[in-house]
Amino acid sequence: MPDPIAVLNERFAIAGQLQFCTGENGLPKARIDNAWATAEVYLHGAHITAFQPKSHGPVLWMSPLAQFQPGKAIRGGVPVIWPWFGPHATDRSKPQHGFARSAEWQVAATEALADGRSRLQLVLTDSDATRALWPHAFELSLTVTVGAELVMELTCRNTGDQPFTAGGALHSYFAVGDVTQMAVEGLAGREYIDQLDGNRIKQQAGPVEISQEEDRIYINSADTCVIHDTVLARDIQISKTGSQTTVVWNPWQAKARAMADFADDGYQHMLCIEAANAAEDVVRLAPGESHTLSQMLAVSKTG
Ligand code: TA6
Repeated sequence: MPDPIAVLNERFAIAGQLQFCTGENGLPKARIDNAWATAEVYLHGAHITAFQPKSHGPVLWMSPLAQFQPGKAIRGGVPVIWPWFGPHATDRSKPQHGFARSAEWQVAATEALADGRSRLQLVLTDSDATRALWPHAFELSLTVTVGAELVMELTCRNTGDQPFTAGGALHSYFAVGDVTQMAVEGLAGREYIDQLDGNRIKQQAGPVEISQEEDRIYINSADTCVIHDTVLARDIQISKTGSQTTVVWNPWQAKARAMADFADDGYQHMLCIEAANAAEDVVRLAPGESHTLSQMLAVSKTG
């Protein structure tokens, strides 16, 4: 049996910028190190676990207790949420946030761009296992472009003969110096569903600041957000396409403690801002149609 990592490198490695290697718990991952940044992407869940532009610190937060187990989601980085956001609409025994983030994806392509950026495309197609959870034929791809900015494009295509409706998200965990000393600009005036207060609709006044558990789905929000991090003296700009819902989540102390793969104090150094197709912002695709949800991350020093 040929070594799967050697086969991946023979077919897809890019000398001097993109290699495949064995990651945590023996799971294969791509390591990217080019003129602009470093990044890591596991084939498990098409999960980006690291992005760090040169001359900046890590942009994504990873739990030190993250599990790298088949069938389980990795805590931190950018989980790919699809084909539903949150609990399944009618069957709570189905996996929270869908199955894409705990499935084994395949490498479809790699590319060295003329400007020195690196591109990696991973794909997931329907199988007996996915159809048992969600009875549709699909092709899902994640295209990751690593440069000074990180660009993630999640494209789903209906390859069946019946329409389907899908939700999803790029559930990005951002590293912050201290979540109580940062503010998120870009959502002022937007209405949000407060998932911690009976899904009541509320309105955002000014920047988003965190001093307790928060779990909000901002609606009619195609906005670009900026995390102003005073401790790390940097801004993280988060823009997106194909999404009208922005999810903001911090588990705070009790929920962090209740999650086995979340360090008890981890909530102090992370914030999720997610480009989502959630609530009413789900996507209906006729046979042959496709939809792309994308999120772009850019970091700048402020100190
Ligand atoms: O991002 C919001 C959210 O839906 C929260 O309700 C919380 O459940 C979080 O996702 C993490 O979910 P997970 O299934 O990854 O533990």
